[in-house]
Amino acid sequence: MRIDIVSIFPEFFSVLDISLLGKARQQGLLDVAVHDLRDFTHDRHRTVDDTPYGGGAGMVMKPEPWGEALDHVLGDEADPEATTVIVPSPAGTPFTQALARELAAVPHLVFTCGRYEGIDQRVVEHASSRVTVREISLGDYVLNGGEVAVTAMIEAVGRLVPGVVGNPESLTEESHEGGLLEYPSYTKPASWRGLDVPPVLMGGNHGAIASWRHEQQLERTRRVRPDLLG
Ligand code: 6GU
Repeated sequence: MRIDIVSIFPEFFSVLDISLLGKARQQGLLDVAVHDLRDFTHDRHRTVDDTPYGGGAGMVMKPEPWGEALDHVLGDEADPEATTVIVPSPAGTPFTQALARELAAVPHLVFTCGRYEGIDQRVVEHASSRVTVREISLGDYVLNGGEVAVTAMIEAVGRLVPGVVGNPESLTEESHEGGLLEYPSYTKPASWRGLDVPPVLMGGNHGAIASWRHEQQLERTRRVRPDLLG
């Protein structure tokens, strides 16, 4: 999978050099490139923002640098199946595990990190005429810019790319796969600070373990996230 990130803080994405995703990049499973939006400006101050038409607080990111940056990363690509531009925004559709799975099947993802009050809406409109564009929100709260949200999205999507997670079974036995939260996990020692591991897990009865775990998933989901049960 090819991933391009455009940001005014390219150094922010050094986190992608480490851990599981860093290893996946070394192995060639993920091809990640980070671009500085200011490289696509032409004035002495490398200006990326301006005041909003219609008034209001804050600044809006100018369309010209974004247009040039997207021209650069998209080249002559114009296949909505092969390329998705992701615009992180608290006004976007919610990011979910299902959406992460969808994005993991797209060969080329482009993440546009907005700052201030967002990017001139015509950038979305224009890019939509060439490739798929999705405005996506991490959740119902406001971040200062798209960088943290994009990092979270890349981690959630990247680990679903085949080969990135060593044991593919660990991808099915986790929260939000199958619509439930995951069951609680335990390891040695069997007794710790007066707390014992649930005996069913040590009995070796695989059927009993599976139904105990399913029961735990249901109980936890009912208690913490009843909205998931519909
Ligand atoms: Cl994707 N961006 C920003 N700036 N704030 C957010 C968000 C995204 N998702 C939730 N809050």
